[in-house]
Amino acid sequence: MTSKPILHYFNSRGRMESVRWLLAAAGVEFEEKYIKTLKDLKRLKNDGNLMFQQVPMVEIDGMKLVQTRAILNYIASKYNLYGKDMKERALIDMYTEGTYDLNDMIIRYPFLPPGEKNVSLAQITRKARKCYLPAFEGISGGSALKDHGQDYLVGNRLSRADVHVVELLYHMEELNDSIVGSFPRLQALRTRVSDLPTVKKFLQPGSQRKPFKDEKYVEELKSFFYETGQDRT
Ligand code: GSN
Repeated sequence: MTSKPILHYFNSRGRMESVRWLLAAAGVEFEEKYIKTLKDLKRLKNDGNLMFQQVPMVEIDGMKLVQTRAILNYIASKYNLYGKDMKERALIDMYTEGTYDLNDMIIRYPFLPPGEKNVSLAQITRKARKCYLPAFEGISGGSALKDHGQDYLVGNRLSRADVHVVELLYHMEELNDSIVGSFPRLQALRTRVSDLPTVKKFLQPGSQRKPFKDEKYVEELKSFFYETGQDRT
């Protein structure tokens, strides 16, 4: 029997949420060990578990994987969500990197001082509307959804690109509920992916998906990182 992957992170979205989404979409059950105190983080570090002294960290197949991109690459390869050849993979990588660009801004948003939030939200919205969502939709540049009327972004079958884009659509909509409405193919993609049994389960209340605006955790994490003097996201 293979054991479930174990996710080491805070009880919040941050950089781990895409890992949760990808595992859930692949139909993989996972466990989570939450870092609740500075002592928990120190213990992980002192035990030599974190190559760069940072989380996310995922125990999987006898490895302790760090670096979010490396973790996602491994999961996508293992569960066949990474295209059938190098060209599909390159396309999937382009979509994926596009989602990271926006996601990096979204992850930081809850931690910004109140005075900076409006500016950041305007910037996220503008970039999403003018650049990233049009690209995924196929308005700027090629997209399988537009050019070939296909069901998924690459190779007409589910890949990590679809999972990352759909996760992003949900997160974007929480920030600005009018934005996704102008992109009909992306809405259709979201419905298609959300209807997959694995994803449907993950979208149900009580799943391991983490809520967006949990002020309590934002405050906890803020004080945590002020204490360590590290990155606040
Ligand atoms: O993508 C990655 O996993 C890394 N390039 C960055 C990971 C990172 O910055 N981790 C921070 C937590 S913030 N967000 O997840 C971290 O572990 N800080 C603690 C520390 O002592 O550095």
